[in-house]
Amino acid sequence: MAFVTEFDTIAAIATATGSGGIGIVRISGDTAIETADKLFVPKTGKPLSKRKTHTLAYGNIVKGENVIDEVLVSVMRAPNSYTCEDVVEINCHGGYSTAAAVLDAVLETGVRMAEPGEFTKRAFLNGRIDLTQAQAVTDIINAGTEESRKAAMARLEGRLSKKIAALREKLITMIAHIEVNMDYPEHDNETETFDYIKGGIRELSGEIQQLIDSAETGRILREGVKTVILGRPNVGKSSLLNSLLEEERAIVTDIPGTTRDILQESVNMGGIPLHLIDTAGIRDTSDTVEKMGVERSRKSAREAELILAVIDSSSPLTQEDSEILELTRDKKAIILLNKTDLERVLNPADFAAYGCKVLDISAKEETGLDALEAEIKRMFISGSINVSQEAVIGAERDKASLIKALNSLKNVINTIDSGMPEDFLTMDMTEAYTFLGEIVGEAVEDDIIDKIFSEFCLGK
Ligand SMILES: Nc1nc2c(ncn2[C@@H]2O[C@H](COP(=O)(O)OP(=O)(O)OP(=O)(O)O)[C@@H](O)[C@H]2O)c(=O)[nH]1
Ligand SMILES: [Mg+2]
Repeated sequence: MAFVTEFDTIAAIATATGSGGIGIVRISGDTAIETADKLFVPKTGKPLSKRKTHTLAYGNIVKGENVIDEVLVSVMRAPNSYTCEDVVEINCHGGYSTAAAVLDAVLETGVRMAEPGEFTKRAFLNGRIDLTQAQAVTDIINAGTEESRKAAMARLEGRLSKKIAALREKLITMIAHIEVNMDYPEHDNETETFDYIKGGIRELSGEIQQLIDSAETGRILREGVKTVILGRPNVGKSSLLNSLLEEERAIVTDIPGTTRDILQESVNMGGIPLHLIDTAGIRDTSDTVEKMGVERSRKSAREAELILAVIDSSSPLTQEDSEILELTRDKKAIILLNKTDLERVLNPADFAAYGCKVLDISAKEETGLDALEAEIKRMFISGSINVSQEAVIGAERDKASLIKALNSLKNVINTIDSGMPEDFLTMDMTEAYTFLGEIVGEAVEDDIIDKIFSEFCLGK
């Protein structure tokens, strides 16, 4: 995206295509209002250019003699709009063709089609939001659970921005302290200064580390956990999938080898999007199709982030069970003793050697599923983090900047310990200050900014 075209007038459809009540065509830029006036015939006769900001006008969008649609048009004048520029939003009928026809008419006036994320990029470049808030916008749009939505919303409200600003403020205070001492060496007590700086740096490092730890929570809430349900035939894997989904998604029969191919569905587990994969029961078989299914099960197990190993508690452990349990080694896994509504042959204590949590469930009676949910939450969400109250960092890029800042702070301590002069300290501290600034979008290269916004959806 070339910088010179950055502030021309742009347009795109802001709503999803498909059947729906309304579709919105958004126009932003200096000529947004005049462009809309070329196509809009207001019922009252009063053009948009004569209307107050943040008002809604009723009329038709026309192309020559033809009426394209009956619409409501909102006018939001700079700087009080999403992009901080003049914005017009044409609310037309939903569906596949109307918004597209209105957009075509807008583009024919010479307005440029917006790039993905370009409206939000302008909000950032015009200083209304910083980079953490801009990225929160995509996370809100993509949020799959209430928790991921809350975490993203907290970021949009600036919780992370404020946290970063506070950390940088502390750094600046320390840098200023050192510089004053260097200017007035006669008043400088080096030992005292060094103790003060060391204490401050340790405190800051702790706070940065906490943010780094929140990155994993952020990632899990955003992307979810790839989970595979594994077990020998007939132990109740598909029944478990159905119980978790609360629908009869997979075929369940008492014939071993019912599931042949892998089946994927997502479910909300205590706020974590769990991407569940039901697999073919693992066993030695001469059936060609089943054999291929079993191979897929093994492959899914290797790629999974979490394995739910299902065992039939009402029958003795088999060689196949043991082989499946071996697949859980070096993996995050939970052993589920299923069919506990029947007479029990196996107990949790029998599985102590595997070092993972063992839970009693009944997929059929739907018992033990709350404990499963709690365990998954415990495994993937650090501590009792309250995502809407604490600053949770979003992107991997933010994590990288925090790690760099933390390293610079480590260098400060090393510099003090090795007896180097005070001006070396301020260099590392200034570096940490810059790295923290990257998170809110300060001193970030244009191509990185372009890349971040190119991942947005069109019309946002
Ligand atoms: N009593 C009891 N029966 C269960 C339970 N869970 C599953 N079953 C029964 O066990 C049989 C096999 O269930 P499935 O869910 O098809 O088992 P699966 O592991 O998917 O089997 P494959 O797809 O063949 O590998 C069915 O008859 C289920 O009704 C349970 O908790 N209790
Ligand atoms: Mg099955």
